[in-house]
Amino acid sequence: MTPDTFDLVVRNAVVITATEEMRCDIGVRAGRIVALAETLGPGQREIDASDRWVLPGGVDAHCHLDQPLPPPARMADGFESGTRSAACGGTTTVIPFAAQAKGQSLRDAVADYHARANGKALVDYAFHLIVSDPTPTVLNEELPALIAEGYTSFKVYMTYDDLKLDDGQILDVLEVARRHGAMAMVHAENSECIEWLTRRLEASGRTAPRYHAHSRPMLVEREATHRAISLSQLADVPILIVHVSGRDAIEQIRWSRARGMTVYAETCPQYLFLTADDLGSDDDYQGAKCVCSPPPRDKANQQVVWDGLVDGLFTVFSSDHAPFRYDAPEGKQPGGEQVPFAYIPNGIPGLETRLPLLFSAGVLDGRISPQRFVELTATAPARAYGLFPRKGTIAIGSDADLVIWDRFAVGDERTIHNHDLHHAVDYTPYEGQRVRGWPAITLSRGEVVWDGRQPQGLAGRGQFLACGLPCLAPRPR
Ligand code: DUC
Ligand code: ZN
Ligand code: ZN
Repeated sequence: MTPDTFDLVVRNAVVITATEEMRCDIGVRAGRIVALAETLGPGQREIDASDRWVLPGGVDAHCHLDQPLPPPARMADGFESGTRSAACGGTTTVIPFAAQAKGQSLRDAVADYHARANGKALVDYAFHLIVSDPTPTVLNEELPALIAEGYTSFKVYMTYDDLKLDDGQILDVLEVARRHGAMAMVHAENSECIEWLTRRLEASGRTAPRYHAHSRPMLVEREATHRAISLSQLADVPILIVHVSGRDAIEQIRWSRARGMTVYAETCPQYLFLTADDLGSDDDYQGAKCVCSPPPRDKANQQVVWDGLVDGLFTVFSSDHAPFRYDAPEGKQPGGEQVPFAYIPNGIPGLETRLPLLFSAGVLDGRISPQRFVELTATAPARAYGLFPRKGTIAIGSDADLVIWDRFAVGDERTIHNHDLHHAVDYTPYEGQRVRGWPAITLSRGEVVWDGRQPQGLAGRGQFLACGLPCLAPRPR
């Protein structure tokens, strides 16, 4: 081997980053991109991209894998099947959540989560924290120490009994984020309104899965979004509102931006590709497959979410993959029964389908540019959570996390079927939807982890990533 031989050369690539398109070869050594040039010398291994688009590997900055839950619920995907599924859909970095149980130390939650991940992942991963019990020790000692060690983002919940914080507790957590430059993510739904509506629905016998959407109308998200924004203003710190579902919350975010506040926003495939109709009818339990929170809205709201993806309202596009089997007592049928909606575990799978769905309906159908796709799905999440420029771009020095995309002609689309996916869930909410693109090859640090037909690479090859501080523009567009 001559000293200037590359481990890998990806030839004839049309490289797309968040800002550019360039035709070049990509040279990789020791898992990193070391050269980008019109023509490079030989590689020990070569992949001809044949003038196909080569994009940075996706960063899925909101997914749940093997997260401990109150019994009987259990997630179908751990780090092995979850990251395998991610790789097959073009995602090379995942950021799931180390969740603190009330009464548990945050340190213990992180140690437990590392034990769940260790030796299992096929692609690289970092952790967000979920703070459910902000004791003085957590606020003054554990959280600052963990931020310094690379856990630089944390989620707070305004709903769910086992996780929710009151406004004062949220302010305490936001203050820590401000002091240490960390990123605070907020799940914004008004818990008491949901409980009140749920009691009324149950009392009148409206318990089918479809009533999940009735128990969490947009106003509960709107009110909580406004409150979260106000708390962020009071604490004088940016926040990122996760899984924004439609018009009402978007209006609140636009309102805050018009007043100069730094409020980032995330949306997810379920708000573009599902509606409340997917939660079924009164005598149909299958709708449980689409029970997630906030729930999918209607077609008009899908359009408002698309508008936000186009015009820059949204900063990141994540899956919120929360994997529960449908036909399982630890999944959507707790204890083996068809239960009232309030007892159905919230969440749907989406790690593998996130990128193909947006690539197809967003880029190939002409709604967003390929650069904006890269920004939403890789670059901005890497910046938001302190992984840029190692992740989220194609540049010299970055990890060689690359996706070569196949584009199918109109009429030659691929149909999504669960049996073709690689998660451990027994359904996909996107069954039967057609897509015009799919990763032909996914590379993680220069190694093929998806070859277009089969996942590749051994469990455990994925590395834990300690995150730096967020580095997003302070003024979202
Ligand atoms: N909602 C959440 O907040 N988390 C996981 C899944 C869901 O639907
Ligand atoms: Zn949430
Ligand atoms: Zn979530």
